[in-house]
Amino acid sequence: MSNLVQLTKNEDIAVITIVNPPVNALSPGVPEGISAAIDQIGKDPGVKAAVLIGSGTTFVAGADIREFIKITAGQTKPSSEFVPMLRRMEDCPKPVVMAIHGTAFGGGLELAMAGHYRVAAPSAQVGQPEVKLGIIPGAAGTQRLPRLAGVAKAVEMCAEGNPIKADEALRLGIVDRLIEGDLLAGAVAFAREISGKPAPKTRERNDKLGTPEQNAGIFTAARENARKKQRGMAAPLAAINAVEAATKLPFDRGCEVEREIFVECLYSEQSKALIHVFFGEREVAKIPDVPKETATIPVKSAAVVGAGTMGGGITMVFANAGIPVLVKETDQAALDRGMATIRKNYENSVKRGRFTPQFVEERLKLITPTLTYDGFGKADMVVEAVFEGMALKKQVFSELERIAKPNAILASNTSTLSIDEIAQATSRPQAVIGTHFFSPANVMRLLEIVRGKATGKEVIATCMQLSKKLGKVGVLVGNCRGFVGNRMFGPYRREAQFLAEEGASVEAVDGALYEYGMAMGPMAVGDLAGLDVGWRIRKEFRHLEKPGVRQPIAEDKLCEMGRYGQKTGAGWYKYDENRRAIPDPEVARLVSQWAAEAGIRQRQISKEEIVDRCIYALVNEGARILEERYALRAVDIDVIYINGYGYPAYRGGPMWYADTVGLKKVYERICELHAQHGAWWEPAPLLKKLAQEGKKFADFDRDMSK
Ligand code: 3H9
Repeated sequence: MSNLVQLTKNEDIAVITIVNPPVNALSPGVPEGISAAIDQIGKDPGVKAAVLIGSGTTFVAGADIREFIKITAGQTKPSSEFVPMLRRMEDCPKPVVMAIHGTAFGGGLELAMAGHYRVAAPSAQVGQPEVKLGIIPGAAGTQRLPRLAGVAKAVEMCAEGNPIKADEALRLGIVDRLIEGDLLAGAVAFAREISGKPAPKTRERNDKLGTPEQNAGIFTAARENARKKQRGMAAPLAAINAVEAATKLPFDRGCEVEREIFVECLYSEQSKALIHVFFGEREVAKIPDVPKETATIPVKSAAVVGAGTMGGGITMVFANAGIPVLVKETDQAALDRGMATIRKNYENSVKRGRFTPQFVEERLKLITPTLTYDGFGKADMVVEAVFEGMALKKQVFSELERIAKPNAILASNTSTLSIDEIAQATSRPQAVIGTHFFSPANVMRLLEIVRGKATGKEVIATCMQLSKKLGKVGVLVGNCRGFVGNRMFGPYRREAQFLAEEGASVEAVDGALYEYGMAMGPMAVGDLAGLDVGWRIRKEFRHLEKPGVRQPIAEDKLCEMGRYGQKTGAGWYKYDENRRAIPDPEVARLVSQWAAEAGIRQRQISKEEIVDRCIYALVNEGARILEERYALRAVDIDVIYINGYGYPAYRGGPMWYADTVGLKKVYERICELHAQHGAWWEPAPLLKKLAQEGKKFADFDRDMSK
């Protein structure tokens, strides 16, 4: 037997334990080990039933995802053991009880469903998250799950990929019993209880498969939902097809259909990109000079300066994580407005079913609104979220210097200003760090953590760790103007404006990028964020503009007219009372007039040009940022863009996308754009170098990690 699987006995009950930390993934050796254990149990007359359990904190989190990378790269063959082993186990005459704690995800749930019974700890979760990796369940998950949970729930779980909790799994029939306390002891007792009774085989249970009439509506609704909510992704629709096969074909034939679809998905570009994102989101937590063992500061209480849109959202983030938080404003009206928005946001979350009323009530109790700094001296972390202006930020930090306790973290939510300059307002620059939340802060997953020259390692380690507790993906970035995300977003939005000035309609620019997969087009994003934000920043940095280099004009002019975007009812678009965007012919007329005045020739512009110019503007700036070491790795940039800027995860992020196009091709196109449009398109030296060496950004990451 492999050393990844242990077989022991508790009198007449065999116990199979998977020992493959950290998540008991089904790596090579695990299916073989289970298989050998099942054979032994079958032969052992002293064994009446078996329990299968995972060691450590979890059952089985699924197939070993790293193996998929090797398989599609042709470095290894897919395991031929797992699927037949499941069948052998199901055919074992002695009942096998699956004891689930932590997570039974993907192949883990498929393993559990091939057992005869399932018991679970109340805190356990089960799910088929494969679609999030661009694949579908590949070991009969789409065939066994509808047999246990019914078609509607199975379609939802396989197509959306979200886990369910143990109590719901019990209600649905995926799990047979919840066990409080010692799971193994409870599972062994359960096994003893059912031993001697016939062992039910999931694959033979057809009573929940429904009729064609009942199922037709379920599949139509699921497809509609997938097209809307997982726009552009192939795997959800593929998963629905596989579950549909379960309802139309005998089990074995259904498994064959599932297998074909699984293999097709596995080799797809979308799956490779999503697997890159899965590991990327974990890679970003690793900071070469801030090792895992670095001491951290316990953050048990927090304080936020500013109850505006960002401050309010950040306050909710702390409260949602169970951390008591003070939120300060300068006058009562602003404080009341801030608290009203927080309450309204919570009410909406309850309406949408995201939170229970009780959860919200508890969160609100954790929030203390205030007009003074009273109590700030006790906070472990203070986040400044005031208006974006250096003078004001410095004033706040000099006040914090006086009030905050000696080892408190002093964080700024600035999106563009220098953390080093802000830190100068205090005599403890080691405590100062940037925590750049994205709007709406309580929803967006990204947290850019900005390291200043003097930021202490403990402070960095704390913020990285805290980001996970806050439900965020924390990415460490260097202190340059706009940090990583906004520094790249500048060229992206600049090109969008240039394209409009050169004759592309606002809707054509947004439409092309939406079709590419962006959550929103760049013009609509500008209107949402407020065009005046960029306008103010541009005014602050105008002295840095190089003479003779083309600057975008349209947005500044829209702002001069008071068209700030959604908040003023007009920007690039007009907005109705429900903030729905309506194309505005007046904008088209104005932009073409401004272009004529500036001597810009308007012309027909293709979708391809729109996408190339906007996305390659991201890539080129990203390459510069990487070379200047403001991002640790290309994958960090990808994670930033996916979690903070609505970049489609199935394209892997802008740097991964460039790798898939081929850096030589990207570089050549950028050279072309340089020749056509001048200085802005100077190719980044790193891009040029990698393209000439036939390398990828992924190679750069690999070289850097050596
Ligand atoms: C599948 O099952 C296909 C099947 O249908 C079979 C077809 C034949 N493989 O997330 P964490 C690593 S597809 C390899 O930080 P947490 C992870 O990279 C699979 N490695 O912990 C990290 O490594 P490192 C379907 C994995 O407690 C470490 O474990 N299953 C895998 O926050 C800790 O992970 C899924 O999609 C894996 N399957 O969250 C589940 N899982 O320390 C994927 C984790 O070096 N996993 N690692 O950075 C998860 O969702 C979370 O890891 C989990 C734990 C919730 C389980």
